[in-house]
Amino acid sequence: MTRQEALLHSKIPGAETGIQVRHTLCDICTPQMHCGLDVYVKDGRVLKVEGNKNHPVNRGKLCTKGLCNRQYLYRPDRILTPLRRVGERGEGKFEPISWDEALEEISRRLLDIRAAHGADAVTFFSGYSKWYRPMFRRFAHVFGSQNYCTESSACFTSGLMAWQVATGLPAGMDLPRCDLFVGWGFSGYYSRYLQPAAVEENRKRGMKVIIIDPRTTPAQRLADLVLHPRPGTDGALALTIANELIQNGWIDRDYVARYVHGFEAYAAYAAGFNSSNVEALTGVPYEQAALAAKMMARAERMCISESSAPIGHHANGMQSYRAIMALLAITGSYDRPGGQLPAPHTYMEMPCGFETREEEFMNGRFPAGAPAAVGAERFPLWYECRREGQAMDLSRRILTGEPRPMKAVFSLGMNLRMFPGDGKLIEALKALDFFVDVDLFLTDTAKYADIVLPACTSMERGELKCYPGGYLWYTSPVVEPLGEAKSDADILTLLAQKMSLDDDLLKGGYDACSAYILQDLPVSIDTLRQSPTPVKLPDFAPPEAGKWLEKGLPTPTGKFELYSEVIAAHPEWGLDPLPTYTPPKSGGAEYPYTLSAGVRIPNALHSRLHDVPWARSLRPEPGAEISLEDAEKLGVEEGDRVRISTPWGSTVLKVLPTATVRAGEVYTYHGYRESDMNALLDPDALDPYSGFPAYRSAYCQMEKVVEA
Ligand SMILES: Nc1nc2c(c(=O)[nH]1)N[C@H]1C(S)=C(S)[C@@H](COP(=O)(O)OP(=O)(O)OC[C@H]3O[C@@H](n4cnc5c(=O)[nH]c(N)nc54)[C@H](O)[C@@H]3O)O[C@H]1N2
Ligand SMILES: Nc1nc2c(c(=O)[nH]1)N[C@H]1C(S)=C(S)[C@@H](COP(=O)(O)OP(=O)(O)OC[C@H]3O[C@@H](n4cnc5c(=O)[nH]c(N)nc54)[C@H](O)[C@@H]3O)O[C@H]1N2
Ligand SMILES: [Mo]
Repeated sequence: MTRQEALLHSKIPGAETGIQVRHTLCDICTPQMHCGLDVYVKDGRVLKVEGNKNHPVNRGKLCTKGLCNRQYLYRPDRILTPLRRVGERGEGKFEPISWDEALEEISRRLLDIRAAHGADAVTFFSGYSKWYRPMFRRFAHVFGSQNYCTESSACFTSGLMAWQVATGLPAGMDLPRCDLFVGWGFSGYYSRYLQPAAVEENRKRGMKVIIIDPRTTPAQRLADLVLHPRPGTDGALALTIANELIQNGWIDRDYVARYVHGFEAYAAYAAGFNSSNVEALTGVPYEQAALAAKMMARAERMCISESSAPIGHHANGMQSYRAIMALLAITGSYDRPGGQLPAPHTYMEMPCGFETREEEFMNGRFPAGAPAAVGAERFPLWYECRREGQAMDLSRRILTGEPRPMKAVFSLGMNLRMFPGDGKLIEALKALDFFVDVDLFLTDTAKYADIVLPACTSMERGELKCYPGGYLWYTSPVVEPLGEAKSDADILTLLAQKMSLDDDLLKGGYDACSAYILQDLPVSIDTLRQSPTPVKLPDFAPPEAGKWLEKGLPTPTGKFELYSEVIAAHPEWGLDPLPTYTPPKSGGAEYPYTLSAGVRIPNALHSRLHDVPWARSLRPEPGAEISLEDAEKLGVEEGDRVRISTPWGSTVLKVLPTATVRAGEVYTYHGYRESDMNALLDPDALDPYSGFPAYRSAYCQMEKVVEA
């Protein structure tokens, strides 16, 4: 048995005999879920996991990914000690070192770089994990750098920015009271399995459903009307529907007059999208767009699904999002019962219906005098809205040193295969003076680091969690950390102490930070910690609809801005104040297929489950879904392989012909080591508004691979 195996299989000293059922959450997927788990533990080791029946989110259910928690926890490539690189970057040769040595070296190198080049020569990056983010952001700020950036440079924020520009507030659906649900880029069965169930529930009381998706998906079974636009053409479709509503006098004129800004200019622009061009622009026949408009006109109360990925993952994504949500403004569905409601965030970008001191904690030490964050010049609206780095500009900044040098990256869980054109990021990581990666596993990204630190999973740590409906929870570890792994929050605290950062909260630890954030609430951390499931705030009452519009929205005009005064005030940005439409780029005759890399599959979550046996067994090989027509044209059958090529690279995938995909389009999943889709994407095909990558409207060529 190697030392790695011995550590993985060792019993935890002092562990009890007999099986105990302990409770925690699953943080494998989106924070909107984080389902409750019952974890069966014997001798300090997890035997199995089940969904917790009393948890307000999942009520006993658990998805494919959640059921993989035990194998995820014990993945053989867990990092168990701090490591120092001894080989070349990327080679994967490391020596174990002590925590003290590791922290000492990290502290010294980061402080030296700050002394030589300024604090903004260091970027603090977070991958998909989120639980430590308020502390991490504050850490970067106290260090003196605005260069805090995260995976949310490519997820969710584009929609958030669309709302920020329009209303100054995040938004959410009032599904239980709406009578028309528009699922725009909504499938959910694989990505958020509880959402379609909620739609299904509400259909029973008569709610109508429109589904708008380029593919045929299981969500179609819920739909009264289905529209299949081509990927990335949603903006044109939304503008056509808007024009139809306006031309037929189906809008809420009083509401528009009182609460909406820029209607005339918007209506004039939308008039260019109509029966003459909608099909050519989007692939949706005019009659269907008109039918959607008619259903919206008939509905008293409409809400539209929020989207973290499919609408945003295009070079025109944020404008499309604005165009879609504008339909809520003109039909008077915003801030009205059964419509889209303003939903200020409580904690970790989740609207839970109550307030915490997170914002003050997170941004109270913002280094306003420091140089603007990574990407601020290239994506000024991003910077205006977020006051953090746009990670999609990181590799350019490192490689060019413009406008200022970038020498070090300290990352909590970076997956380089998240970035479009990730070869450029690899070059950038190689060019750094110092790179630290903290992860659960010795990933291909960690292999480029100078120091790698072992993090622990949600099973091995305690964390604060808030849920919609007034719920809070503070979990406790269900097993001891494996090997010498530590929680990210503890790592940040130890580093803050080692670096003598000027901040008692960070040096005081995660509990101290959490207590600060929760200080106004009538619950203590200990109460939350003792409960096996989330605790509902005493006397919780959900916020009422219709309050914000009367009070005035936090926008320059106080209204829902179809014409953005924030954008209009900055003509130098070169962005349009109206939700204008730019078609996705075409690859011409050389690259005739539209490539959409990323639609969710039930057994994978980005890079983190590809090496988990149960998850992998459900789809052992990365696949490309193509239409039956294209399969015939290419002369391939299921099981054959195709080479997918773009100007940036090529890879081979198993072909999955399906009737759910239209001719000319290819759908794949991402994050695989052996067929890395992001190596095929243009690192500079980015949305000028949000900086988001065009993962879902790239282009490619395909050919059959003839086995030798
Ligand atoms: N199993 C699993 N679940 C996940 C994840 C995962 O990786 N695996 N990831 C989590 C994360 S980080 C995120 S952001 C969410 C994403 O969650 P979702 O947005 O629900 O996931 P997708 O499957 O990517 O997209 C939903 C639907 O949008 C359609 N779509 C694609 N392109 C377009 C387009 O241009 N226009 C329109 N109208 N529709 C389009 C797709 O065909 C798909 O059916 O999922 C979360 N949940
Ligand atoms: N082509 C394409 N690319 C995409 C997308 C797409 O649809 N298509 N989706 C984009 C979206 S929406 C998202 S959200 C991102 C996903 O973002 P990624 O960051 O790529 O997500 P993961 O690979 O799940 O996780 C990153 C790393 O975090 C590590 N990790 C897990 N838990 C912890 C922890 O508690 N602490 C620490 N320190 N590390 C941990 C994992 O082991 C992994 O190495 O990818 C984006 N990239
Ligand atoms: Mo995401």
